Amino acid sequence: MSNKLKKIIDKKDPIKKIGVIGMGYVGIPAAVLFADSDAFESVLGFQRNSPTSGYKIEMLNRGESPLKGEEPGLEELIKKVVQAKKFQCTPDFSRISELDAITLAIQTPFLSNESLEPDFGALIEGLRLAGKYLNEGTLVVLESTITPGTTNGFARQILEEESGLTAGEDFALAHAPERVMVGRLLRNIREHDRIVGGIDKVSTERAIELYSPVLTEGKIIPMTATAAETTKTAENTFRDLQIASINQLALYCEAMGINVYDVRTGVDSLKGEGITRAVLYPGAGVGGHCLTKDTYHLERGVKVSGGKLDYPDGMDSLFVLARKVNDFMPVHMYNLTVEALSRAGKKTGDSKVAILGWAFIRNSDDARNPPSEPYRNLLLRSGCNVNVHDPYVMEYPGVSISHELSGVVEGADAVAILTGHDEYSELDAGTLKRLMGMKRPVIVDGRNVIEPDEFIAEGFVYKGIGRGDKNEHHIK
Ligand code: SAJ
Repeated sequence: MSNKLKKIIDKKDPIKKIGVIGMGYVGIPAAVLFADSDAFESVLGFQRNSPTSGYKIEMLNRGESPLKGEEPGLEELIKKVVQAKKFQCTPDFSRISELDAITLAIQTPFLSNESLEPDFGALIEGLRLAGKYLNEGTLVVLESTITPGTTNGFARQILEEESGLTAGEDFALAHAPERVMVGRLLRNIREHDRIVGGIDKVSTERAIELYSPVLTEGKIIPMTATAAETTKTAENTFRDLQIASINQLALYCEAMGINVYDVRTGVDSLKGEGITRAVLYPGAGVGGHCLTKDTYHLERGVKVSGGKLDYPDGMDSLFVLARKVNDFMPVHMYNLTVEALSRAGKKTGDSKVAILGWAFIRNSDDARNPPSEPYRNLLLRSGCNVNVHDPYVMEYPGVSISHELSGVVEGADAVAILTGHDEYSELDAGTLKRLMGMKRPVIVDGRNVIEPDEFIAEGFVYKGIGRGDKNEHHIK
């Protein structure tokens, strides 16, 4: 660590002017929370005036939120800080030169699920712009989820190339991963502990100065930049692993003819310091933007680190295996559907299947990487006629989604529940059977939202993930 940066920062005043690049579901709440703090003077939200997102600039400067879905307190807070002239959205990136600190909240999706190569395009563009207008003594923080080694790697290189300055000497550089969840954005930033990792001690301390004022219950957890990147990808990798564990147990319970929910209750009963098992819930698959990619960021991090990994030769990473188990669940849903249709005397290819739920998560319109998509593709490939219902999702490329449940289930040979929307736990067996109009209707519950015996009593062929005791129930 060079004393040069420490001298530069000690000479500067405390952080007063902040910029946030990327007005999305991470950047907007972060920017308005900075603006709402008395510790800071003003915040600029940077948004490219692009055809797809340029509209956000005007909206935000009118005090309106461009984010869809319920975000408690966000719209009021945007209005408040805009009216107080503490926040302004601008496409003028040259104003970065006025700032003491700049954060980058830019998405890092994968180019394709197959390649698992992250698409760092938008992040690289943000880094170039930040570097171009960077001044000595400024703090740069990356908030996006990134492959471990990125902050100290290409992020640092780009900032140095564009600015002619040296990270850790002329400017501070850190990673402070976002931990926000849709529907709880402001609360998460205030209440979650905040991982803050600098490329050196001075950078870490300057980043702590930036984030401390916005935390209420959360506390700062300082570490190195690479440890911070690894923490973020690992916390989602571990969640994916926990879900894969209960998914695999569910498959075992089906094979053994027992009820995974009995076993889950039993395992979960073992509680206490250091012995509690984190037993999650089996389901039709794992979708979304976080768990489906963060494992692969972690795997890449180890690879690009160049370090010598001591691990059993030729063995799949446990974490990648977990991904494969979770990605098998929509296939398992398809296998259950095929089995159930044949028990009802139907050929899959001649059947009509109603998919209930397109969103990747219950009671939400978020349809990123939905498990229902691979399930639907398998049905279509076998010649099925497929209709999709979802109460929240408005549209999805190439898929027509209805909000009219009766229209979707009418005349269906099988109904498959892929998302645990509350609406589906209200399904009435008698009504559904009448709407489907089948002597031997099929229902496949991928989210454990219906009561099996009610539907079996109505004459349904029932299948449920993990329900080994009911999947082969006797048909009267
Ligand atoms: N899922 C299961 N079984 C479970 C829990 C989830 O099958 O027991 C499935 C869901 O149906 C969904 C997928 O996994 O398809 C992901 O669900 P999620 O609850 O993990 O929601 P995400 O993907 O939005 O995860 C985010 C993450 N937050 C951030 O990255 C900041 C994750 O770290 C949080 O733990 C999670 O929200 C949360 O707890 O809400």
